[in-house]
This record gives sequence, C-alpha cells and structure tokens, in this order.
Amino acid sequence: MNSKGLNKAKLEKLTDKIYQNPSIFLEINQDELAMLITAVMKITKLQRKLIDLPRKDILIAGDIHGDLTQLKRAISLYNNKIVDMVVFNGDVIDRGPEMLECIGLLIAAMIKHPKDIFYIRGNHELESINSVYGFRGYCTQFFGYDGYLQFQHFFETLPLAAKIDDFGFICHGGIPTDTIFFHLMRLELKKNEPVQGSSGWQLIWNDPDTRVKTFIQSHRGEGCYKFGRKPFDEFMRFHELDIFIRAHTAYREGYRWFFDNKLLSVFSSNVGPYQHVKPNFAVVTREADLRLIKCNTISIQKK
Ligand SMILES: [Mn+2]
Repeated sequence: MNSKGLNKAKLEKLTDKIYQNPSIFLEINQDELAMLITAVMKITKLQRKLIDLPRKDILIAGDIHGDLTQLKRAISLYNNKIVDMVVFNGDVIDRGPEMLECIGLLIAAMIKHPKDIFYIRGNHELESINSVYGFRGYCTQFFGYDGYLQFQHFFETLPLAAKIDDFGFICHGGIPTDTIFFHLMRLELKKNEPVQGSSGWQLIWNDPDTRVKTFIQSHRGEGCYKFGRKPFDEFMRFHELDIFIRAHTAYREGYRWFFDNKLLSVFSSNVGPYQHVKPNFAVVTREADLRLIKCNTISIQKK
C-alpha cells in the first residue's frame, strides 16, 4: 500500500472508532485531529452558503450544546434507517459538558456519510462566541490553541442555510431584513466571514416574534433582528416555500410553532443551563410533511 492508501486506511479506522465511541476523540493526538479536520473540510469546502437537499425523510436537530445523548439519538435514528438524512442546525458546541465528544462524533459522522449528514452554522460556530462560552477552554486543554484554531477554520467552511427540494428552508436563526437575498447564496462560496448585520449574519442570529409587525432590533445585539408575520409571509411567497425550520431559542417546551405552523423552532439540548428544556427534533418527510419529534421518542413511525 502506498502512503496515500495508508493514510486513507488510518482515517477510516480512526473515524470508525470515534463513530462507535465518541470519547475516543478526547484521546487523539494533534496529527490525528489535523487529519480529521482536513478530511471533513474537504467536504464542507465544496458546499456553498446555501445547500440543496433532496425530498427525503430528514431529521433536523436544533441546538445540541454539548448534549451527547441527543446527538447520539439523532445519529442512531439515521443508523436504524428511520430517517434518510440528518441536519445539525448549528450550536453543537459550547455550554454543555460533552461538547468535544459531540463535535468529534459529528465530524466522524460527516466523514463517514458525507451525502447524508450535514452541519449548518449557528452563532456558537463563530469565534467571537465560542471563545467566551466554553469551547475555547475545553478545546485548548485537549488540543492546544492550534487545535482550537483548526476548528475555527472548519466552522468558517460551514453552510449558512439549506433548502429542501422546492418547499423547505433551514437555518439557525431566521429570515434577514433583505428577504430576497438567497437566490445568489446558492452560487456563493464562503470566502469571507459573515459581516455583522449582513444577510448571512442575520440567518444565524434572527428570531421570529408574533408581536412584531416587520422587523425590530433584537436583544441579541447589533445587526440582529426579530421578524414578524408580514416579512415571513413575503419571504415564503417570494421563494415559493411551505415550511421553515430554525433553532436558536431555548423554549422551556423545547419547540414552538409560528405563523400558522409554517415555521417550527426546535431546540435539542437538555444539559448544562438547558436542563429544564425538553429536547426535540424536527422531521421533514418526503411527503413534505413537517413533524415535531420528542428526542426521547426513539421510534418515528414512517407512513
Ligand atoms: Mn444560537
């Protein structure tokens, strides 16, 4: 076997080990981390800002924030062929205790199943946030500051949104003030980091609010907005969409429906500061049906 073949075998072996037991990720050395991050970035670098997903049974996980139990549940629903694909809709790291195991398992899953497992960027996949809410400390402890920087390069290559066939839309936050922006996104590479207040930034940060008419400045900071029914309907009509799935808000019940059940907000973490939150997933079926799934309900009935 030549060195390329040897490296491929090494990568496969390591990926399989972490996929079986994510705590192995804490024991890998810097070369192995570099190998994994290079391999996963080979996949994400080719993805545009907006990715297209086919009409299949797709599970969408909201914020995981280091909740390894929920992340494993999502993957096991895929392994057991209950769903065809899984989208992690941002905020996989920070806050919860097992954030490194979570990101390790997700990277292994993406390398193993690049056509079925996806990762959309949330605000905690921005360095300005994950340098403050725990990831930097944990990561530096295990992989050094250089390892931490490698993760930042990986996060910079993540897509900002996904479109499901011709009917569904997924992003971490919500619609931006420029509601017709995204035709171009499909063509755009992720050369630059999202600028504060830009459409890309707002996809990550914005929140729905039934009390808001159009847009108002959000408590989350400058360049972040809350959006109401009117611009949401405009966005959906203009892009001919039926359903919208987002994450980002930890409602106590773990989810909330908005705007005549066209928008579903789901949260999938039950650890750290979210122990009072009931974790949920969203499932979009190939019939374009949007369903809410309680994380602890392992079996999802297929039609
Ligand atoms: Mn968030």
